[in-house]
Amino acid sequence: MKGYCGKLLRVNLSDGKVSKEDMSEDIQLGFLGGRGFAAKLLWDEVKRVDPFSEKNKVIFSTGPLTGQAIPNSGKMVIASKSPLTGGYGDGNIGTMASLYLRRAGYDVLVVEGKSKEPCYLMVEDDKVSIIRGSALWGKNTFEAQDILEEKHGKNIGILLIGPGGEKLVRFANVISQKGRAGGRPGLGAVMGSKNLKAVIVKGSGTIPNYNDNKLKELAKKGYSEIKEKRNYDFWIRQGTMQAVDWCNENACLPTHNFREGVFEFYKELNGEMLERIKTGRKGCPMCNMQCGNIVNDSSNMASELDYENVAMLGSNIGMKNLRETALLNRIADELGLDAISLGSCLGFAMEASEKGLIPEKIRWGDFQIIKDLIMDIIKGDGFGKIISQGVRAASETIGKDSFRWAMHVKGLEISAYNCHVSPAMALSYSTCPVGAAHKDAWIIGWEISTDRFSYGKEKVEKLIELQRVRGGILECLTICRLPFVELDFGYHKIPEYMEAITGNRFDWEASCKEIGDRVYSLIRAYWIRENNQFNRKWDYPPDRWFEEPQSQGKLKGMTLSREKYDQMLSWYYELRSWDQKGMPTEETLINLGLRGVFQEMMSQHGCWWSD
Ligand code: PTT
Ligand code: SF4
Repeated sequence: MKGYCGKLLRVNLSDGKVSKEDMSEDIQLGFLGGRGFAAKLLWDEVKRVDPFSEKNKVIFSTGPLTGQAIPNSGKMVIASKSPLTGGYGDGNIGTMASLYLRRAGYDVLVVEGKSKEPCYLMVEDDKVSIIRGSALWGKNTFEAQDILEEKHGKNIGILLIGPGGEKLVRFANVISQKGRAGGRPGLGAVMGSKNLKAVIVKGSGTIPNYNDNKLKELAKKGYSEIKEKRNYDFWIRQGTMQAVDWCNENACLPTHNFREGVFEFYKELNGEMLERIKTGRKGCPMCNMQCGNIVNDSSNMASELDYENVAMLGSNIGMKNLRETALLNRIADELGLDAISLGSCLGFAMEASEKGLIPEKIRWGDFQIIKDLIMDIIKGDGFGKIISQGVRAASETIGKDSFRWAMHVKGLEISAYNCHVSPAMALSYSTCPVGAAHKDAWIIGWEISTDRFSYGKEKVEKLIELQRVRGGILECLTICRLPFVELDFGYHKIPEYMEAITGNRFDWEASCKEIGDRVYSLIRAYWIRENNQFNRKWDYPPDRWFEEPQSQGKLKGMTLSREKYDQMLSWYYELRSWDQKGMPTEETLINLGLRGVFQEMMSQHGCWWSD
């Protein structure tokens, strides 16, 4: 089909075998790209394996919009079986590698096997090389990027891991361009387990589109329309950092390991403070609303700030100095650690220390101790070793009641929204296909502006609508969601783009439902096939939000209702045509074109469904 390269590049690091495979039109129509391709490949090829075994695969997946001349198209999905969660894991990263992969003639790159020694992979159009990388091993992501650019020139796309991935820290991610980050569920560690330090992509071809002239015309219009949007100027000034004030005002700013939703010192961390110290902007390729806020951190190095990082490495761990938080963020980028999970692990350690569950003295907001603890994560020393496995595993290690305030769903640490009184957002975290990420449905904005106290069915309907659009279609197209969400750019642009690219009519509503639901149900089946113990409880947020009210702010004294949450979850399953154990039924899977998936899911799955 036009708009696709129609090729998958497969590289096996164990034996150096390289193959170029055709991708059928059925796959393109049925799964669209990005997350859809990744979910299909993982379902077909990565079955019941240890995420760190050489049988796991890393999938770099693009969609038909990737690398096109249109706004915000410089992104790709990286996916794998997650070592943090044991289920499906992916992340969406802005990188030149996405454009170059398509220009090199591939929609997807699959890396499998394991190299005997550290290496990096270089894809240059037809030529694929596995290059010795021992000299890069141990380098941080900034150093390694410089070395690789020095050697191979600047016109390349680089995806790389830091010491976090090398040391198999389970929340290590993948970094590109010194500040773009993706693959929260430990995808950097999967690369590390393969001795793969980096992937470099260079491509010189073009994407075979149906009507390039029409696309150029639409793109030109799109770029200027974005600049004219009402919120554009403010967005350029603060980007996602505008959320600090909003979250504090609405008592959902994660504070002290999500115990509270307001932070006394939030003004030290907010968008206004950012503007005072901001030195520049950065962002993904093909974007004219660049949202990476550059500041000088407390060691005078450049650091790129987003709301999530600042909340999790700020209020959540009691930090009240933006430059110091920026340094923690820079360290996370250098080491290739997911800043959200890192902030959650640090908060967990602080609370464990405060409660006397561990001998280490790890005080809230103690900058030096925090920096030392981060280095211990990498070195595998002391409590650092325990939290390097993520908060779920850490709570299993230290026991007592710590599971109640280990802030994760399905093993993925919760991103930066406290849900003591946001039932729809709690459900969003709990049903997100990678674990507790906000990417699939940031419903909290709508929820707070309507009725945050309600547990009505309309919230569940809205959640599924958002998941279909964002987690379903945008992740398959791989395009950045922010212009649509933050600037109200208009989803109707997407069918126009798709029609110019593929020559086929693209029915937005139908695609959201059919493709979005197919991908969601397949990923759900993947979780069930891969985890004997999977059950309804995995779709619950942590006990803290049900049992332990905030002690300050306008939500003081309030919690989620377990009974009402459970009702919402039942509606959620019903609306997805899954059974009340959270499992897609055979009929649902067949209706979604996934014949055979039910049998395989059940044949692998152990004990829970018979109870
Ligand atoms: C994403 C997650 C996010 S989401 C943030 S801030 W955010 C954190 N950023 C990190 C970072 O930085 N350094 C680091 N060491 N770890 C980090 N972990 C966290 O990772 C990112 C933007 C952002 S900034 C958001 S919301 C949007 N996310 C999108 C998405 O998920 N899908 C999509 N189609 N478009 C999106 N657009 C926006 O992209 P993960 P990026 Mg990221 C320094 O991948 O695994 O989903 O984690 O990609 O290029 O950095 O852009 O307030
Ligand atoms: Fe990247 Fe931000 Fe632009 Fe999206 S809005 S493409 S995340 S720079």
